[in-house]
Amino acid sequence: AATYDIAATETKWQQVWDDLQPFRADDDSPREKRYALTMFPYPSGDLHMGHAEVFALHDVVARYWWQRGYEVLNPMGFDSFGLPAENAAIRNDEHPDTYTRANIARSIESCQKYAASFDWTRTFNTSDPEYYRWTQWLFLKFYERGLAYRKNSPVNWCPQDQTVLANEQVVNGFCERCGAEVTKKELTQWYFKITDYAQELLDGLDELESTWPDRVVTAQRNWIGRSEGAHVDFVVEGRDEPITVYTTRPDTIFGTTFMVVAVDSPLAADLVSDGQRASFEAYRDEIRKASDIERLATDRPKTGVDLGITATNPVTGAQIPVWATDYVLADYGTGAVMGVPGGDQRDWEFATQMGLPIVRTTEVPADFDGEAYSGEGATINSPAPGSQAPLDINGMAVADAKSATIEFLEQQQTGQGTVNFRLRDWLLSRQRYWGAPIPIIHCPVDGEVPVPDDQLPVTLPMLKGADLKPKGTSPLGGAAEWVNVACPTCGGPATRDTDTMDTFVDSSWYMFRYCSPNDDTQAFDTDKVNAWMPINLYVGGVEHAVLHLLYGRFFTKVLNDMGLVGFREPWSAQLNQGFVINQGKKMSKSLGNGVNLGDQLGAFGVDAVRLTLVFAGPPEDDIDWANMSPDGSLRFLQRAWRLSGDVTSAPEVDVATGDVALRRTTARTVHDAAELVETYRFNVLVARVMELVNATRKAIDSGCGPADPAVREATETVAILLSLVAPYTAEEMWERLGRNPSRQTTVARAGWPAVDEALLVEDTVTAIVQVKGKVKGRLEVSPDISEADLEAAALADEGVQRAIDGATVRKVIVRAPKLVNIVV
Ligand code: ANZ
Repeated sequence: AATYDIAATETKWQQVWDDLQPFRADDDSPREKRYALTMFPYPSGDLHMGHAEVFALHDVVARYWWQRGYEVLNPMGFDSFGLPAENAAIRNDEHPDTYTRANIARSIESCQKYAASFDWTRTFNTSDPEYYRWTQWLFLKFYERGLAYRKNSPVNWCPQDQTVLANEQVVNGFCERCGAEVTKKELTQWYFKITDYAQELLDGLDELESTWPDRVVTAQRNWIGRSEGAHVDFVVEGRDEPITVYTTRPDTIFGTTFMVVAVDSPLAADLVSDGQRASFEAYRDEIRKASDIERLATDRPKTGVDLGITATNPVTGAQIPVWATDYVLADYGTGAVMGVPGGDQRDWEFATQMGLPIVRTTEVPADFDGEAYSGEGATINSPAPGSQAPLDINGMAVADAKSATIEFLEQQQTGQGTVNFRLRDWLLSRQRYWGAPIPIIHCPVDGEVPVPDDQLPVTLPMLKGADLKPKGTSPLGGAAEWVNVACPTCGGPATRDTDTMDTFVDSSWYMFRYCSPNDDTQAFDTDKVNAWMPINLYVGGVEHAVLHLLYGRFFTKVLNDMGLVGFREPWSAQLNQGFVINQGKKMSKSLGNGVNLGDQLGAFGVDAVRLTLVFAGPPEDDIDWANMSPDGSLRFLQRAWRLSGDVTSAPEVDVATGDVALRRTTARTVHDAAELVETYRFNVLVARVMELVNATRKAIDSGCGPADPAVREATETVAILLSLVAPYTAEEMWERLGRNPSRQTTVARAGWPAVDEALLVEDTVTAIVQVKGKVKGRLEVSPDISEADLEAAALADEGVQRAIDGATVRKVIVRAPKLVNIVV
């Protein structure tokens, strides 16, 4: 059988596309706009199977929108600052830019060969000074608004990468990037005040819930971590300031039998009595040696030291002991907790360990056999039977008891209802070289001075190889000429800030830059951004569920407040692809199960690899390459291609005169294809195209024959639908069908096939209605009519009614869609 030459075909069409530039987005187009974005890659090598997958999936939608007549913006760039380039530069004694540019050049070439429909006229790298100039400008805008600030506090420190990490970059106590165990260090660092937007970042998720993957929405909700509760003041005799605790369960106040304060908080050191100071300090020194991971381990025995003081319960007036412990965190809530062993398991363990009393305040269900109980139930012991208290919440359900307690505390002025968030400000400074320098100058006279706009960008000084070795302080500190500058305000000697920005700052605004990528007068053109955005679909990995996607949302809200963008959410819809794995496992060097993309493309061609990835299953599922058959994909593509050689009618033929059965199949396929793309069921789309190919083959070989206009219509439809998945094969078919004789056009812009609605009307079947065993009626009904509908239709039929003639219907036997038997 005839086959086509993959390599020659790929070269041929790449040339045509280069000339035609069919995917260039025109800002001024009168068509409705669509913006399809896939997360830009980090240029750490050439493209791999993971990129191949996400680009293939993403391209289905981008190419579909073009076919539907939209003007589509589908750009691609590179997230090119960051540690891998810097580490490679240290290894090879070169400048990080050299490594970065070489990888970017290879990746672009691969993307083009892969026929990803990106608009390359809009590409940029975040490490280009033309880009990071605006990253710095945005930093200064945030600074002006009080949203970027410096503070001294204990921060996450990666001893391997020798730099600080944002909370979001610490995964279960380990560095997200290199896997080293993270430690704490006291440092002065730059932060973005993302906490100002905590409530709004949460509220925005309500609107995204229907178009974003559930797990991303949930991950963001949990990360923001809103809880409702109260601040409650416990007075300590002889001390002006009360100890304020944060609690989500003010209703349990009658069960508060002790207080616990974070051992490493200044409050603990301040509270401790003279008599207990020595044991407190010994305990604190011991705890400081433990890592956060050890401290938070749930199976860790509870430890603590009695601070030798008591505090007054504001509701009962009872004096309760105050302890220091490591299970209370210094930087959450107020760093102090009211200990309620009956309601909180950590407190239960602590009380048991230290011999402190336990009082339940919620009735436990009869079948409960745990220790602390935090569920629903009637309030008890509040106050305890026989005792007096100015508040009585006994019998109330948890929610009512909470509000009653808060109301009481507020009246007494010993507490206040409050909302608390887990979200912390975003630590953005890094002690590494390969990032955007923070555009601040430190002057002994004027303090922090922003670099004036006309002096941006603050470009990185030329450092390479050994100069970049991590030392725990920023390598930029070693570039004396660069560091020492005149203060922009007073002209006196001053120094530049030597930290660089987290690469997540670069990627928090890149989606705006694509709308006017070459503008050297502003970060982005507001009108263009508002014309293209919000982004209609964002495709990328679920590993970004919190970090990148939360930061980008935060930036958008701030930019909206600044009047620079006209919306508050940047990504209207989102799709997360699964991973490409091999033999059931993640591909890795140590397992030796890596699959090289270049080898696969060489063996099967671009189209077969793309088709395999799209056909593998729902986009969200992992793809085990070991179970895939790119060979089978290739055979299918050749079957489709062969159809285009068999069609004997001319392009001008009147399809309306074609074979109706095949035309119906074609119409139904096109109709369903649209819905399948819009609901991301790309694998089903491929299956439907396969069915259409089979139906067409049958029509040619044993049906209406190759000259029938319906065969041409079906084959052209196959070519257009395949253009979403297998661009090269689709072009070849289109050319062979006589649609593109001088290659002046492309099937990718042929337009979505028109569907004759009449062909979509379902076929009907004839249902027979019997009365007393005799045929009394025939009904034309839909083949998938329900039994109830068929029964109703039969009983409503005039002839049937006449046959029944007023007799009582004893039984109706329905065999949809063909038979109804009425027994009277
Ligand atoms: C009394 C109580 C009784 C509590 C009870 C819980 C159950 P979320 O929901 O995460 O905000 N807590 C407060 N600050 C803390 C800190 N710095 N370190 C450790 N634990 C702290 O958790 C709030 C609850 O966690 C608070 O409510 C407090 O314990 C504890 F039956 O107060 B609760």
